[in-house]
Amino acid sequence: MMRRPFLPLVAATLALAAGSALAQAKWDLPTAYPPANYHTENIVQFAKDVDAATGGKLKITVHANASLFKAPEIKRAVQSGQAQAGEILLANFANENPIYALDGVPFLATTFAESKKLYDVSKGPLEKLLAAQGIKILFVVPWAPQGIYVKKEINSAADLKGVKWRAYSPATARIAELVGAQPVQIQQAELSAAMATGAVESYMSSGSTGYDTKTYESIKHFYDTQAWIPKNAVLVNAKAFDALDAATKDAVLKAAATAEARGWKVAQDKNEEYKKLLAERGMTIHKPSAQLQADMRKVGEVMQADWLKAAGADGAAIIEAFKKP
Ligand code: PCA
Repeated sequence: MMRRPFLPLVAATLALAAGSALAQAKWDLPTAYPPANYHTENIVQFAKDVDAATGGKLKITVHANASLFKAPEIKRAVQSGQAQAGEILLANFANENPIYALDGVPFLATTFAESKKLYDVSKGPLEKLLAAQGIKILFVVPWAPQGIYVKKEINSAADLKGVKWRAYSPATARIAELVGAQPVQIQQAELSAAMATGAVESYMSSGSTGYDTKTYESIKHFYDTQAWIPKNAVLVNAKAFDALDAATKDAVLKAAATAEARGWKVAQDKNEEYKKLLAERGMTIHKPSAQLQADMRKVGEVMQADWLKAAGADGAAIIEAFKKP
């Protein structure tokens, strides 16, 4: 069957036929999120910065909205070189290694400052893990603190029993299990359609995803639990990176560092803005009741204990470094 993943191979062959592969490199960079999302805008800016800094020697084509690969396929595509680069949601890969699940553990890191610290203490192990698969991290950018979108008003976790719950990661499916909701894995690109058919009555995510997927058309309540801050990582195939000349490598790393700083700032700046936009479109933004918040914290405690068990001594060392003042 002819499939889109063959396109990068064709592009690479043409580049070779045109002369020296190093004269001009072309990378495909699939992402799973829509063009107007700040993650995608940040990546498009990164590609422009690289183009400008290299005088067009490295052209990066961003394929937004899961148009080239679906969210869970992007990491493997980068690993195999089907795509030279790509953006992933780290928490999607929790079943490969607990390190990917760390930023999805509820109530471990709930502010951007804490999230940054958690990233700093886990970056080394994460890089090592990916390096073993021939993958290099270019930059990492957070989503916003996660809250609960739900059709009906809720006062406690018990109100979520039996509710159809969209999960985007193993951790968000586990939360459903712990509160007695019915989880179904759906990535963001398919979320609008799933809500329209009634297959989704609830999910946890950030304001930007509620806005981008027009969640307000079918779900009217958002409980701002600020439970955790998941992150996206932009990855590159190590061989593709190593094939660049030194000046181009430098330009990529410099643009990546700039993109990382810009992304963390935009995520914070836009957090309140997205909640305002949701309210303007008819959604009620609730402060969770004390009971609901206590229930969700209990879920978090269970999941933190589970994470420590799965991650062993290496995981304990990360948590210890994170908790150090
Ligand atoms: N939005 C993404 C992942 C985390 C987030 O805030 C989503 O809901 O798919």
